Amino acid sequence: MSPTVSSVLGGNVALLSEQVRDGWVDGEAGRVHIPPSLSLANSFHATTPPHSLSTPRILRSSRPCSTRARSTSSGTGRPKVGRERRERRGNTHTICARPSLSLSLSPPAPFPPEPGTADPDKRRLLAQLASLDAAYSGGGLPGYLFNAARLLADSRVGANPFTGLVPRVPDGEALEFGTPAYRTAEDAGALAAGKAGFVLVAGGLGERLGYSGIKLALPADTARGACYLQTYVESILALQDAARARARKGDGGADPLSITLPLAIMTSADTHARTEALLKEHDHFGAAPGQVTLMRQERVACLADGNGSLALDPTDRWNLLTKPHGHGDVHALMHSTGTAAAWAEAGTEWVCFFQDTNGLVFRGLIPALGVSVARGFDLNSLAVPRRAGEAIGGLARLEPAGEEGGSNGGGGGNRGGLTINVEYNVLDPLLRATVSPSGDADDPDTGYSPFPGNINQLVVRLPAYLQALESSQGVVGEFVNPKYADDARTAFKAPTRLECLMQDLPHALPDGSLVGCTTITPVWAAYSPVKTAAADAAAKAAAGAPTHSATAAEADAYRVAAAALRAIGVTVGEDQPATFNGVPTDWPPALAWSPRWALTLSDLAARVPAPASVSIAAGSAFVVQRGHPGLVIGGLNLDGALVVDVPCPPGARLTIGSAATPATVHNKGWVRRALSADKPATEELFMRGFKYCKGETLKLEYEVGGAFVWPEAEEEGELEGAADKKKARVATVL
Ligand code: UGB
Repeated sequence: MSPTVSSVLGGNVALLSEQVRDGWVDGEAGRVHIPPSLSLANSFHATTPPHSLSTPRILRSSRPCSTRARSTSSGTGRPKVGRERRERRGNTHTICARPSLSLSLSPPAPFPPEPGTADPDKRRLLAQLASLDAAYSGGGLPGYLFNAARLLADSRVGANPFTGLVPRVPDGEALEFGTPAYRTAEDAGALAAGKAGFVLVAGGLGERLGYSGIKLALPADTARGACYLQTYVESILALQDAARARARKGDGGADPLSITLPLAIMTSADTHARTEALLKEHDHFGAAPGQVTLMRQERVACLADGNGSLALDPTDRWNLLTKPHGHGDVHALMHSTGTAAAWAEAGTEWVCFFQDTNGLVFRGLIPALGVSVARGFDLNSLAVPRRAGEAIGGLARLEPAGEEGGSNGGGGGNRGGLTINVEYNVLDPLLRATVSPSGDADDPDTGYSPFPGNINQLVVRLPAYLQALESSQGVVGEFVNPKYADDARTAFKAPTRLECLMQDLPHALPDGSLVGCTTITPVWAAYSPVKTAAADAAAKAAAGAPTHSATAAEADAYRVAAAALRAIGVTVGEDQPATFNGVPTDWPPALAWSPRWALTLSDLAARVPAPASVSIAAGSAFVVQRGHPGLVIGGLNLDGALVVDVPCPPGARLTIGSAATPATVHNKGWVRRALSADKPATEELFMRGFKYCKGETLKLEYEVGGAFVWPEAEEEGELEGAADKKKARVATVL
């Protein structure tokens, strides 16, 4: 029996050493042989595919290595839908590949083969191989090479992944923020969220943003200053608070304190330690110990050429080049760490996926969850209106030609068609070749593409997800996108690797799954991520494109808050135009509150029971720093800046003003000023281009329990644990 790569990589060095001619590494438990060329070619024969590969695998379209430099040059596979896909279910794997593991360096460098020479380096290389093997859930390193061989073969012949498929507008719902339909879906979603788990992908370093920290630590806005991670954790805790409150009233019969909504965060070598430190520093932002799980994604080996040779680092020949595998790793980790299974065991029914810098995500995820419940979707992609040609993928249902309007014609789903993201560079030629000679074009009636824009936030029904993980080991929709250096398409301009994307999960869902989408309008209501550095944002703004900048994201956070207040009947002053970092923006009042005070529109309506008695003038600032449901705005006329901080126990109650006698707050307030070029600024401010000059602020702080009314401050109850009554209510003009 010839030694296999897995026997080496599985650490069974002794087994291997019995079968080799001479040693490469001397000493210890055995001697590891690697021929002088440093090639393990032919030592691994994939006569039977690794475990995960015996399950149906669906090849997919190419994606660029760089997420911004998209190219159509290298189709690598095709989605399998309908009949073809089912045929593959019967384990009739027809791919015949005999991948070999070889370590390539261009130009090849001599490696000392003799035992006792450079042994520490050899061990380092073997350890890296072993760790790459352990990290790839789709069959270890042999599985990775097997997949690479298949995808590279497709890439070489330029296989078109979409041949024979017709794109259709996917099934789903469109919800306009603040409308009765939106509110109904949001209420239903908030209810279902009592049995949801949340998954945040945060392994990306955000090179495009030019920020030296992790993106989760960025402030979502500078009025409240809470970072993205705090905003997300507080949103989940708000849903948990609501579920516990329902349980306290007897709904569902659960012990309130047993209700814990889990959060899993995918980190990477770039972000793991700093994410862990951020959580620790802030006591997990109020989450319980064990409520937050970190899952670290590993990188994958780079491929040096079309034969699938592994690439060595030109500056360190004992080190393999590696690159990120993509955010699709999240599924493999949810599987391999046992997280998905543990959540199911604990009663979780839904899993909500989201990205690191979209502070508005819960404005979309919650109603989308409501839509999933109402429509029975197994997977629901959150989407926003997309203009033709915009550089975000379009969600489409791909139907096999000739089977249009098949069994699931009206219901989305994977049976008669695959509802999935199609990258914008693929969508246009696909439409031209099939249903629309004008390609990727806007619908003249709406001004938008009929194909909703994918924003990569997903709501998945857990049982279907578990099945998908089981059948795929969580390795879904891999693709390869080499840039070829020769006509034979074997040499690469630079090493590449297999990649995978979170949104390609529909490839792995069980047959018959219902897949749809929920489009939230307008775009700013649910999607305003921070992905672009200040200089690039100006260029995007000049081109009339969405900037995805910190400047726009902060304004959009206020815009949604203003729209929410207006939707429940509060009077909010007009936007004020201003340009920062070359991004012209309309600025609503600076409105920022803790999600634990009010997450949904129904929450907000409960906290502001007499909205007609509340007004916030243009240019004002209203901030709820820390809050809980006990803070009620009874009546308020604000023209200036008001900051309320209520870090007291849940039983406390603070009422600001009343419908009959609204509180009046009138002060100099805050002004946004452009940063001056000659003064240093933090990175967080620099990427926005402005800072607040705080002329005057009324700050109300309530640190102890009890019931208070401001401005009269008549205590209606006992001050719980208040050693000093002054601590109970502090009104300060700063
Ligand atoms: N991420 C990881 O956790 N690990 C990785 O290896 C890579 C990323 P980007 P991208 O909403 O505008 C996505 O880089 O990939 C995390 C969708 O694919 O910000 O360009 C990272 O930390 C695309 O279809 O985005 O594009 C971050 O949280 C479209 O929806 C997240 O993955 C686009 O987002 C996304 O990473 C968009």
